[in-house]
Amino acid sequence: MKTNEQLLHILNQFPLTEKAVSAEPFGNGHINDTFKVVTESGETTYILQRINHQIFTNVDMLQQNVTIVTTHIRRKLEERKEEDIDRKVLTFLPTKAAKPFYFDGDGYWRVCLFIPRSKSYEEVTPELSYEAGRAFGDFQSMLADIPEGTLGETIPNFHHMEFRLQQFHEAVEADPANRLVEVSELVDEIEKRTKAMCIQEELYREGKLKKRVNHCDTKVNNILFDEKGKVLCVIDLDTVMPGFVLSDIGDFIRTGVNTGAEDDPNLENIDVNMPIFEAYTRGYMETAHSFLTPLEIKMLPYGGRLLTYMQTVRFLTDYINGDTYYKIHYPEHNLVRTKAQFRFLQKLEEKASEMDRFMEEWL
Ligand code: ADP
Ligand code: GN1
Ligand code: MG
Repeated sequence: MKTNEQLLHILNQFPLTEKAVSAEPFGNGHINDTFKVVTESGETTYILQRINHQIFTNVDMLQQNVTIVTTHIRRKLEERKEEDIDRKVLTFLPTKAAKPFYFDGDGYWRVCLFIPRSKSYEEVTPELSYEAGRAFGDFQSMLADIPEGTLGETIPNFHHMEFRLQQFHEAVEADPANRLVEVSELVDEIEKRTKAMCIQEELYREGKLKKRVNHCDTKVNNILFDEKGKVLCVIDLDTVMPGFVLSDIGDFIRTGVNTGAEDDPNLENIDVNMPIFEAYTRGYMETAHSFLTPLEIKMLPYGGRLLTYMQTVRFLTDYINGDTYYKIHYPEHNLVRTKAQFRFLQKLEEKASEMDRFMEEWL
């Protein structure tokens, strides 16, 4: 952990318009460290982030992607003659040495403008969910014309289910923390579904699905809303990369449509909130239908199951590996997360045909 003084020294590498006085931890991310920066006037003016370079090993590529994406979106917003653009797209500050991040000897740091009068949510209403659906669909459609090969894969095979299962099988094989005995039932449940959950990769090989630029972390709390509940900005852009389109409906279903928390220790809290699903899908279809193929539209509810299954696999893999990837807040955290995600998957499976029927009006 850095002291306030060290954080202020890091901030001093960036051309802030006002002197920073403090940097406080902010948000619930599992990977990077986020701080909100208060300046002399008493306002929160910047966000400071330490990039986890054990996970994002190519920090140059990462920050280059983020620059391409934010520049592209800014241009689209200007073309549309939007007002208040500085609150609708993230603005990163190069360092005083004109670098996109600062390396302090052991970590990589970046600064962006804090978007004033904004709010993110861990739980949404149908109204907020509809707005979020519109925003993520619009985000993807604004990025749809970025030429192939422009954005790198900041984490290779990030949402590739076959690859995630390969990592899972390697963990099971090695069992480095001797935890396999306690999770054998969960391992069996994952094995039962492997074929059904790798359809995207299969369809891609058959030429029936293409890759698109996705956000790949469309958690509820990665959207900033204004005081009236309208979306300002899509944030957390580290995983924006080419992949399969289901990612961006899938992760919202996984987080926003769950009546419980991602790591809910009480499985009774976990269920499917259909009005939130319907509202998100309606919003998303309004802005995304122009580029989605009928096959992709048909598969959107499957995306929710897929991303929930993928997250179950990823949390369980990390638990079996002895908690090397996600930040944990207590020793069993990854196991609790796994069980909560798996319960939600079962609930989504129960609702699969109802969700599929909901898509029919767009087909
Ligand atoms: P993490 O990787 O930790 O999830 P995020 O970039 O999502 O990092 O930031 C964590 C939280 O900080 C967000 O959920 C949001 O509430 C807040 N936040 C992030 N960036 C901004 C910003 N530019 N302006 C206002 N709030 C922000
Ligand atoms: C991580 O950084 P954060 O907390 O928004 C993870 C996502 C997972 C999510 C689970 C780079 O996201 O893929 O879905 O945790 N990000 C990375 O909550 O692995
Ligand atoms: Mg986030």
